[in-house]
Amino acid sequence: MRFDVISLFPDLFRILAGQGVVGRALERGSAELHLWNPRDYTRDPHRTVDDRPYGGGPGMVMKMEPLQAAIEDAKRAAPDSEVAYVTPQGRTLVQDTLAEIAAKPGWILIAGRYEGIDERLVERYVDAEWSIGDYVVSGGELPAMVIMDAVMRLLPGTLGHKDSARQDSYVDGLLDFPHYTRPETVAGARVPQVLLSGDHQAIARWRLQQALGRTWLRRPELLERRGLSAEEKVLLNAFIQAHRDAE
Ligand code: 9WO
Repeated sequence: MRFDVISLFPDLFRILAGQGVVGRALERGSAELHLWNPRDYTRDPHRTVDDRPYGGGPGMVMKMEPLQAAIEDAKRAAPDSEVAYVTPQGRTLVQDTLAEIAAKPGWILIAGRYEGIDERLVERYVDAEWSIGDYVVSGGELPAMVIMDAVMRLLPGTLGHKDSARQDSYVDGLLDFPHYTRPETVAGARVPQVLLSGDHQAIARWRLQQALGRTWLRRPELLERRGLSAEEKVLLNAFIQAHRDAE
């Protein structure tokens, strides 16, 4: 998997690339990250990367020629990659979308600044527009990093691949169950007894029930979309009953 990122702030990506799951994916060669700075393609003494919007108004737009030259160079270096623009106007990504992204050989991600990029560049180069949620940040870099992190942790051989396999096996489409670690008692609050029982089947059932119950409480629309097996219905009904009794 190859990512080429077009950004005026390539240094922001060093933190992502230097540690954790992404750092290891890059180190192992499961993924590559290449950075292209439009400022390197300027020809004027001030190395100008912004320009005034036609039609007027406050704010600036990314200057056309340096951005286009950076896109062209990235496409030459990564001819098999598709181009994505990260923008609040894009398709909002969900977990299932990440597999589609991971299935392609690579992506050129355009991280915009200011008020965005010239629409003719979108029409000419951009294959996909992606949003990470309905809010605006000051540039596309953080959303691009969110997307690369979420995709890279799914790559075979990356840490996190194991836990995505776990998700596939029994809690896909559900919120996570609660986690506990030592000590057994914190200020009188005990770890649920079943987790200390050593009964792996009972633990798996309890975790599935917690995942179902939390999804029902917090994100009921996810359950609608996913549907429930007969066993899951029994577990959820018992959770709901216990929840009502506790109220
Ligand atoms: C800036 C702005 C200022 C005044 C009025 C409206 C405005 N919209 C924007 C704007 O959308 N700026 C973007 C900043 C330009 C493209 C890169 N930027 C960006 C991307 N902000 N937020 C994202 C983003 C990307 C993916 N998912 C969520 C947010």
